[in-house]
Amino acid sequence: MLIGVIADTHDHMDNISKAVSILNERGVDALIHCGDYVSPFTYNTFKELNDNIKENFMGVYGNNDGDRVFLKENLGRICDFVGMELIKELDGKEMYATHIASKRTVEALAKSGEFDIILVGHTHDPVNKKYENGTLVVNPGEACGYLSKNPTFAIIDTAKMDAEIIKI
Ligand SMILES: [Mn+2]
Repeated sequence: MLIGVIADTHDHMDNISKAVSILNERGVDALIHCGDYVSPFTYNTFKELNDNIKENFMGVYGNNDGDRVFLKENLGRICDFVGMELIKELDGKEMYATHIASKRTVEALAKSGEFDIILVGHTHDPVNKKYENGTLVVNPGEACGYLSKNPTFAIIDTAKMDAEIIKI
């Protein structure tokens, strides 16, 4: 199963559109947004996702997601907003996603072996690390590219239990 992971889109409609095209082309089965969508109008771009991705489109809120009422009303038509933390089994893999977690917390959680996949955002800095126990930690980086000028997202292959950081 291919799981797209995106975060910190921060209203960058062009980059969201490019990421959506790649996700559709690659035929991913699910998409997790790790927060900082910002404006509800990004629905207009995310709605171009393939139907099968939209059926498995989930996300957590970021610290910049202030308008939760209209995010849920607009983007909520295709994205399941689960709150601050997502705990979900996909393809037999236990997954945890949140917007903000300190490095120390992520490392402790990864070493615990409680989850197979741990997803974070917020730093705008991509991370793709596999621990000795097999736990995969992924930060897809910033889809907006505002801070790094290097917009990215990620695709996880659950069969291989690896992730690819993809430049937008
Ligand atoms: Mn952000």
